[in-house]
Amino acid sequence: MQNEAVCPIPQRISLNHHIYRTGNVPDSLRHLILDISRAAKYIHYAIRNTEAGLAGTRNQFGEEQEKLDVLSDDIIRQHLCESRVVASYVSEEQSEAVELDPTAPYTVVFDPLDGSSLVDVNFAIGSIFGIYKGMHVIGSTPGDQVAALYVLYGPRTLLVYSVGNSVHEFILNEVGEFILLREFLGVADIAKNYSPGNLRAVNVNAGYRSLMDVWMKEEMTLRYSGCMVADVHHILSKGQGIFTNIGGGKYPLGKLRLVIECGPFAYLMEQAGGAASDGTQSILKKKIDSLDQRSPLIIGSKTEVKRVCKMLK
Ligand code: AHM
Ligand code: MG
Repeated sequence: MQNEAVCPIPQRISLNHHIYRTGNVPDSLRHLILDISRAAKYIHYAIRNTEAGLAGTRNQFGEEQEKLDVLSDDIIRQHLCESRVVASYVSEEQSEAVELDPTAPYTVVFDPLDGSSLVDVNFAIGSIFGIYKGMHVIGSTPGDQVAALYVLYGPRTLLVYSVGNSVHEFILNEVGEFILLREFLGVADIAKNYSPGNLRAVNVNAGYRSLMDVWMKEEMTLRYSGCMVADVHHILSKGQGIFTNIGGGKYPLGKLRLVIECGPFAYLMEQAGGAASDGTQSILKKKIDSLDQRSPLIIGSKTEVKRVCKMLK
């Protein structure tokens, strides 16, 4: 144990300090999260200094890649390589898992820049990360994650992480350090805000349409930006709310990917006392069959998640 008289608790709690004081995790995991946070600082810089525009290439799902998508993917890859603790990684921008070192302890799954089509209009965007032990995620469930975090690049850049001991929020300060803003974020059971994704599904899903009517009748507040990181952060930050991305129309299983989008957020939401379901089962219990698997997502305040699942049945 370190000498506390010589190393007192600092006035500003850094991410590093917070993980080792609160997290109770192996140093290798702490280092990995710090390396990811370093990558995020470069992405933060790139967003502010790169001309928005298309890279002219397509990702594994046939979607046009933004310049910043490609750049963010490169930045993260470089930092994962440097960390020396990553066995393999899965990125939205790569069609297959990328092996780095089979003897290393962790696999990182990530969406390097979620909501990147919003860059041009200067809306908030984010990066999402989930961390598993070992080198394969196929066959596991998101409940096997040992940590999850996201970074929200908005008017301020925020990092929110969990290593299985609640959820904690940091802000990037002017000297480039993530400093503790709020710890032990909690999500209440009752939602007052709603964030309905893939709304085109109301044309084929009468339950989803009725749900919208209920939310409007109950005069709940609509909060939807089109960036999942920003929209789910809204719930964690306000301490209540519901976010949905239901199957139907263009996206029969919903737009979001189980591994890189639903899984990390489900882990964080449950750590904050909320819930995450695909309509029939907890996202954390859902078996990963493929890296590009899509899943409906109902996430946020527990009572509302239950009500939505019931209405959509
Ligand atoms: P992306 O990973 O290509 O950016 O897409 C995911 C995003 C989510 O952030 C967001 O919730 C969803 O797409 C929005 O979809 P829609 O415009 O259909 O509501
Ligand atoms: Mg995404």
